[in-house]
Amino acid sequence: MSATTIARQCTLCEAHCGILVTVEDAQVTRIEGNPDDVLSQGYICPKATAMGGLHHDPDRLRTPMRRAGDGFEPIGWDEAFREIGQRLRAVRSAYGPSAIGMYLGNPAAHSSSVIYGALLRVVLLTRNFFSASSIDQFPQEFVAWRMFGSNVLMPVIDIDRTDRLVILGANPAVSNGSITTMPNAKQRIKDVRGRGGQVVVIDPRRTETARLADQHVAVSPGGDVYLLLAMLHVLVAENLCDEKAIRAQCTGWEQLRELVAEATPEQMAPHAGVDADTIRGLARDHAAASSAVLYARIGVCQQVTGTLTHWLVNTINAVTGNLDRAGGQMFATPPIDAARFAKYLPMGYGAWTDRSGAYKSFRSELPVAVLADEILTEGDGRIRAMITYAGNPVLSTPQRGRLGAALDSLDFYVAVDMYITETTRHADIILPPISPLEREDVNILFPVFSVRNNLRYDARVFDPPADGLEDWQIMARLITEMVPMPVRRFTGRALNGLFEQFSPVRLATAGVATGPYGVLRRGRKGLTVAKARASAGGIDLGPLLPRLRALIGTKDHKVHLAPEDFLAATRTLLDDARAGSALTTPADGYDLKLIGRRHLRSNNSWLHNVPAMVKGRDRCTALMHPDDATDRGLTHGEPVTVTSPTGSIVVPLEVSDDIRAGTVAIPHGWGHREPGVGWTVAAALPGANVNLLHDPSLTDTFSGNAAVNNTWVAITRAPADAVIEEHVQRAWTSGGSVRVAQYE
Ligand SMILES: Nc1nc2c(c(=O)[nH]1)N[C@H]1C(S)=C(S)[C@@H](COP(=O)(O)OP(=O)(O)OC[C@H]3O[C@@H](n4cnc5c(=O)[nH]c(N)nc54)[C@H](O)[C@@H]3O)O[C@H]1N2
Ligand SMILES: Nc1nc2c(c(=O)[nH]1)N[C@H]1C(S)=C(S)[C@@H](COP(=O)(O)OP(=O)(O)OC[C@H]3O[C@@H](n4cnc5c(=O)[nH]c(N)nc54)[C@H](O)[C@@H]3O)O[C@H]1N2
Ligand code: SF4
Ligand SMILES: [Mo]
Repeated sequence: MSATTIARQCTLCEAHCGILVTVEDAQVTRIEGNPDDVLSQGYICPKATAMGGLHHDPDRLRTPMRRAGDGFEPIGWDEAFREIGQRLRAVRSAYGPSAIGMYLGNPAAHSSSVIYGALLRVVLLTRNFFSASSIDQFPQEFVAWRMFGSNVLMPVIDIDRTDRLVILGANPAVSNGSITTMPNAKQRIKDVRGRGGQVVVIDPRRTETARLADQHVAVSPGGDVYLLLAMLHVLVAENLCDEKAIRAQCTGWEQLRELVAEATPEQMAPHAGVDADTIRGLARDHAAASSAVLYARIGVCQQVTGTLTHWLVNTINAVTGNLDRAGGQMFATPPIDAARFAKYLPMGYGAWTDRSGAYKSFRSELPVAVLADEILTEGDGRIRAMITYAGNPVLSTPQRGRLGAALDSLDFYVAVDMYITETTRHADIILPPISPLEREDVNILFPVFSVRNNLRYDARVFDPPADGLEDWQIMARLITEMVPMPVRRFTGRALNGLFEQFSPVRLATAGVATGPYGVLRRGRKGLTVAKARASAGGIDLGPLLPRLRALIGTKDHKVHLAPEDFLAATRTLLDDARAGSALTTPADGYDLKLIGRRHLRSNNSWLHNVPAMVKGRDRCTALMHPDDATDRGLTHGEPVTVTSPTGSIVVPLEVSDDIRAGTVAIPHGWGHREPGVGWTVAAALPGANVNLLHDPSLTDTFSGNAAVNNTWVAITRAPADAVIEEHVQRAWTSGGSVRVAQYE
């Protein structure tokens, strides 16, 4: 049979690189970068080939499954939706709408089906809505809201035009960028230097990105907030700020100047773990560059000071005149310009709290850190049924190892996922969507965060099976089940028929036509989805333009540099620092700071079932500095027990001076050891679940985002009986494959 090649995008991470998928005899035989893609220009990372592996994976579910004893049995869609409807409605009428909880995972955001996920959430009227955002970008959204008036207004970095790029708490050479869609981040970073600019990476680990930089600053985990305060102090003290830009754009400058008056580099240095001269240099160089941008991402989101740190990042960019101008922090003009209306959305901050009262709702959701508690703690308002959509919170969120048992204790749990995972194995019914290569789509979300304005279209590579449903169709059917209506059998069918007329692609088509570039505004030359579909790799809509004035949602149309509660929290932080107390105090015996790590072939918890992604040695290791290993008498490759006050795991030790002494790094998303999980390949190299070590009650002060990067641990040689495979050490040190036990 002849081969066909179809252009679309890899939807595994935010880069959404253009790919060319070649199919022969219904098999994907090749996946390459699409040189015509307007954003990725031919680049792909090794994960792109997993799009084929996922499609053909025999472990991927193709029909709905219902719990039967210890396992699952296939059932039909109609039967599944009927049962789900009855069970969920029963919970709602017995206990009220908030008794149904919902968790939305990361891949949901990678297709426009998410529109229907959002609609389901509205229909449920539950206070118990959670998502991966509260272990990811909540602090950035919170800061966007407080400074710019809307959580959506998270500025992106104009990486292609900047003269100085300073990265903290991100590793785009591996992650390819997040809340800045920048496929081939590596090349873009090299290009900054290529055109005579500078690149600095501030990170406790000498990362793949740090290797591309002019300067690496090995900050102490959690030290960024002090470092940035001291930078601001220098900018003020040495008159290095762009007063004209500040007057034009901002309010709160006086309060801010006062706040940092005493945060001298000498005072902050020990808390940042960076010497005063280096901090001074960072401030002076930022001000001296013709354009400069600080870029921060999850490394500093996942901290108790996540909000304060991101606030200081935006603030330094603004006061050096690098907000809303080329080479600085900017806002895109996407083909569907939803951000213009975002300011009218209620943030619902504090509209309700979790039952303990510790956490305020933010953008009408609660931090995922309380999910297990909201199910397990008895009393009014307890969650009695759950819906999970494209998420694996058992592995990806800190829950003290109790979420599985919590899910088992529910009256009913329905999962929308194509695998039986550590999470979905607890479901009563699993509803699998068709594979990503079977869906048609228009990328509407990521142009909001792209480094160039663009519109790209995804063609189907395979026809979906006759009885296959997309995520949005599954969501639509769940909505139909949950909308109160008379004579459900007939009216339900009518509503389903109506939804079918409004597929996300059709909605996007209308949105693009009426958007800023659309035919309805610009006439025949204007943009349509059809034009994107006919293009070889999407349509480039030009570089980012200044548009703060059009977007800003604060009442006075100014950037708020000094929200009163941010100032108060900072004053407390500075007082504590002066009194010599640390950001987080370790319990006795815990003497190492634990941070996260991502690998190029891994994507959160769910690519470990694709053989090409897990070949080679185990990647779930504890990375430790040689001095710390020597102090503990530990050697490279041996299994170690990592213990925190919350839990304990066993992983191989990787000794390297790439990491700052006193810090260890372990990746998340591993721990595929549970019985009944449908990932047969992943089970062979399971790794351990690092979220067992993180205390869910450790969160960002303002947003409730999980502060996993503030965890203290102790590391010791693992007891002999903790090792399932005795060849761990030998195999690992010789570069072979190993299996490592999770110590329980
Ligand atoms: N300790 C620690 N924990 C972390 C992080 C960290 O750095 N450290 N990072 C956090 C971050 S940034 C994130 S985003 C979260 C991710 O957390 P989650 O989103 O909860 O977890 P994922 O591992 O992304 O799991 C995605 C699930 O969706 C399924 N899936 C994939 N594609 C589709 C699809 O198209 N439709 C449907 N219905 N299902 C699909 C997969 O099978 C998988 O089960 O993890 C967080 N957890
Ligand atoms: N290959 C791959 N790519 C991915 C993903 C993946 O799992 N694998 N996940 C995707 C997702 S969901 C997301 S959200 C993005 C995340 O993308 P990034 O934000 O780039 O995430 P990480 O690669 O985890 O980088 C976080 C960095 O913060 C550093 N860090 C930790 N603590 C501190 C600290 O206190 N201060 C400073 N300055 N740095 C600190 C860590 O050492 C690490 O290098 O990546 C996406 N892309
Ligand atoms: S960086 Fe890799 S995983 Fe992300 S979209 Fe591009 S090819 Fe896919
Ligand atoms: Mo994420």
